[in-house]
Amino acid sequence: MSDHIALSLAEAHALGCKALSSQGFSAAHTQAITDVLIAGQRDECHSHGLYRLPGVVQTLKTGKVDPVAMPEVIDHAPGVVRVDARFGFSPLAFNLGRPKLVEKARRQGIAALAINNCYHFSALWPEVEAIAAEGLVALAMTPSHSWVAPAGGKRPVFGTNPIAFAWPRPEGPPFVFDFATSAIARGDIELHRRDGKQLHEGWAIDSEGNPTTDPTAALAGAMLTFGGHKGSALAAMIELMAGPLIGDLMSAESMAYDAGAGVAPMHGELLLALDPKVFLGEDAPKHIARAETMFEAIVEQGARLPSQRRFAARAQSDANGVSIPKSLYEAIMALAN
Ligand code: NDP
Ligand code: PYC
Repeated sequence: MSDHIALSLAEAHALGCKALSSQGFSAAHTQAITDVLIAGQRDECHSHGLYRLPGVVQTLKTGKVDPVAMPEVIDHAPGVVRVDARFGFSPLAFNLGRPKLVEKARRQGIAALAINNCYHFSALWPEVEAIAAEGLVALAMTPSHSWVAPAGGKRPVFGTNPIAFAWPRPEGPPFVFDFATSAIARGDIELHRRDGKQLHEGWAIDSEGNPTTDPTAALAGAMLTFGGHKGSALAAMIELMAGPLIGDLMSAESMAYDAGAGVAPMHGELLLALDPKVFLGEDAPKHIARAETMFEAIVEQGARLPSQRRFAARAQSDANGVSIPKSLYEAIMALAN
């Protein structure tokens, strides 16, 4: 018997919604959270797909997140929109803040969306893709919990701090990358532990500061940044720009706020949107075409664009649905019932 359960995307979405609404999330949060979980599952981003749903409910059960919080959208400055998520999960806050971000970027060429006081569990690419779908260039970043040691150090300071970028293209999907500034996402370390797999060397150190490939020792020790001092500097930048700059917590502060509960981080997120039409005026098509020559130069030599795997997985899942481990299916069914 298979240890996986096959579901159509509609079945998977309905299951996710049933589980979250049964646990007390408002209809708006249920929809927004399920949308990003199913998007992750559909695109085979397993560390941020349905596997996250039990953790979302766990965050609720500790009494930490407000499952019915209605985010407040604040027109803060000509180029800045803020959304106070009011201690709810972030996807609904992003959905409600996005129209104002797009409007401001179209008017001025550049605008920022600062989300505050949000619990955060999701990948960032759904958000930068949504902004790129409006014809805008997008950048997003957020801290997490302090799990990651700085280059040359042994103790966690940074979060896994993802950064995502999207560039709209005249045809087809946008150019998108989205990665943790740690060598790998925390969720992937947890999946390695669940599946009994060893980590790659260079991903983590144990609690004594020694290199380890054991996921349990890594979870108790510290993760490492990608690219040594370069990833470390980027992780610090994300702490600053999506922390103090927007008046919100850094990863170490989020970890302290968690107070050992071991649930989703609570902090802010910063998104930037830039409108090529404002930067370039009537020359926009000429310069956008030059960008296309760079993409062609990458793929014509057999290299792939970031997100190419994800878009291929999306096409497969749109046609054939998804499959999830039976144990995960049963855990979500239990929450739904
Ligand atoms: P990966 O290392 O799996 O992928 C990073 C990026 O590189 C993706 O855009 C990926 O595209 C691309 N890529 C991978 N291999 C290649 C290749 N050979 N050539 C070109 N491009 C390539 O991501 P991470 O493990 O670092 O992060 C996974 C997710 O975790 C992200 O979506 C991130 O937002 C999320 N995350 C969220 C956090 C939070 O606090 N909310 C914290 C940390 C991570 P493709 O997808 O097509 O493979
Ligand atoms: O996988 O590192 C991670 C992560 C942290 C918060 C959400 N995802």
